[in-house]
Amino acid sequence: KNGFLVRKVHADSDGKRTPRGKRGWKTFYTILKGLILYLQKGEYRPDKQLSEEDLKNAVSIHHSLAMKASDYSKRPNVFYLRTADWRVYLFQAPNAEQMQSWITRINTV
Ligand code: I3P
Repeated sequence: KNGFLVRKVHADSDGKRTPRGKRGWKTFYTILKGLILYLQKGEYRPDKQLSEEDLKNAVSIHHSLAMKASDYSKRPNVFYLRTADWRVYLFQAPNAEQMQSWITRINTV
């Protein structure tokens, strides 16, 4: 599965709150491949290679949990992703259907 998602980093590994200055929303072209969520920055091209930075932004979804962010009301169609090492991300999908589709795909790999 792939498509555009807007990401906010809420907690780093061990659940430590991500410091101010690193909590902003950023758009990525997102590719779910196996157990890795690749977050590609910049303009989308089908043949584009992942950069060093893209690889650093990649998220392991092994033993992770995605769920609708019902308590987050500033933006619509937002879901949480909590990873096995207690990172927490918020992802905004373009619509409700896409949000549900990402949640299902992440939770059923
Ligand atoms: C963050 C940015 C986020 C905001 C976050 C800020 O600043 O403005 O949009 O989250 O608030 O810290 P920075 O880009 O400097 O990290 P919201 O959009 O959810 O308000 P937060 O610290 O209360 O999460």
